[in-house]
Amino acid sequence: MHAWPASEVPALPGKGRDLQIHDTATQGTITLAPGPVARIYVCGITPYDATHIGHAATYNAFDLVQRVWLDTKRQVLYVQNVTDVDDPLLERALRDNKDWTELAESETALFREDMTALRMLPPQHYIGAVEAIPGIVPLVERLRDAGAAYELDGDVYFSVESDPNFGKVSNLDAEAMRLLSAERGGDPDRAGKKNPLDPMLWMAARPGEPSWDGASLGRGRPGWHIECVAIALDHLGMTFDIQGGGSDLAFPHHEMGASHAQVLTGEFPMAKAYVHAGMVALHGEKMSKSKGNLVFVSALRRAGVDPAAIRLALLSHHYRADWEWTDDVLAEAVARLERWRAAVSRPDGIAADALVEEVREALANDLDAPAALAAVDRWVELQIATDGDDESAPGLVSRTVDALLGVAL
Ligand code: 5CA
Ligand code: ZN
Repeated sequence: MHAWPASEVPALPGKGRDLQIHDTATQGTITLAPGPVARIYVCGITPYDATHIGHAATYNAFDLVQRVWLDTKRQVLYVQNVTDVDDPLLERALRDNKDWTELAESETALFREDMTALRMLPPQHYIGAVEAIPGIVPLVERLRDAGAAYELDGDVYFSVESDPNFGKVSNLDAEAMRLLSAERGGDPDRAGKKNPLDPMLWMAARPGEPSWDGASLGRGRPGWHIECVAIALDHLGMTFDIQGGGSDLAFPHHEMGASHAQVLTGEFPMAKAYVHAGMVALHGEKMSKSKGNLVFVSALRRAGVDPAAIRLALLSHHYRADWEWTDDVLAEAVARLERWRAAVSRPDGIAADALVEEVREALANDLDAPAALAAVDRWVELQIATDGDDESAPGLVSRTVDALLGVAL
């Protein structure tokens, strides 16, 4: 699959800082020291509805990660999937009397447009579940042959008990895991499973549903977790720097993925840091496609909202916080964008070298975007109130905000 066009990232003077980031697995902040090529996998959308502000907030967090790494002069190898076949997509297509492939294609196209408008850096490998099937089948066969998977009425399940490290990504107790499994695509109550938490690796073909050749597995379609493992191992290998997503992916998705990879490779963890963004709510509840309480990026754009203002609204919350989208959040971002643009449109101003360092420091400290915005706000206030004569300052501030925050002034 093709991704979307990259916006240019200006180079900044001086030296970038290494990223310290909160890791869900070790429940603490770690300093990542990637090699010359930093490797990141971010779970992509299930394309049955348009990109909402919650998705955008999560992708914003991982866009900042890349900007911090690029500022340290590293290259970034970024992989993202598209879950372009899964139960919710097929159910929505059936409900709306649409062809499921057309639904997936049109929503993925809209996602690309939204990501481009928001200046999110594109992945180098943007891979659909369907196109990953030839790589998924042999992995499931290997898990089965290693005794880590078993068959139940033609479906193939992963046995969580085959992984000695199971549970070490999300750190939840058994009851919490069971509840979340039922909520998030698992089937803990299905009779005949060895452990209620065991996730499906391969679903045997169902009448009226799409299916693919699964070699010795028979016709069917892949489970959700093995999809991301296959794509990540294929394009990044083991022990990459970050696996990212919203906090609703910590369990079961990232836990199960780490388990699949552990049994396949004998190594743990698959990612050096498991990074999770908080959930954005609307009207007091998590924004979600299934509940329908959504604010779409594309709808805001159609209503004439500047994508840079949407981006500033996302940046005004720490990525790990759960927060609520309101009209005020957007109004504040629109006003801030206006102030910042007025400040950098002056021909000269207040020296900004210290500001570059402040923004760098804020982001390197677990992506503290609100602190970065506060630093820019302080410069903007001074710039508007005082008569500075540094001719390079407005340009430097624009480049800093562009390179590190993805906002074009
Ligand atoms: N295709 C899978 C990942 S492999 C999936 O979860 N797709 S999704 O479309 O449901 O979500 C895409 C990303 O947006 C995930 O990282 C998810 O955690 C995140 N996300 C979904 N809802 C919200 C929300 N309300 N706030 C913040 N992030 C969210
Ligand atoms: Zn995923």
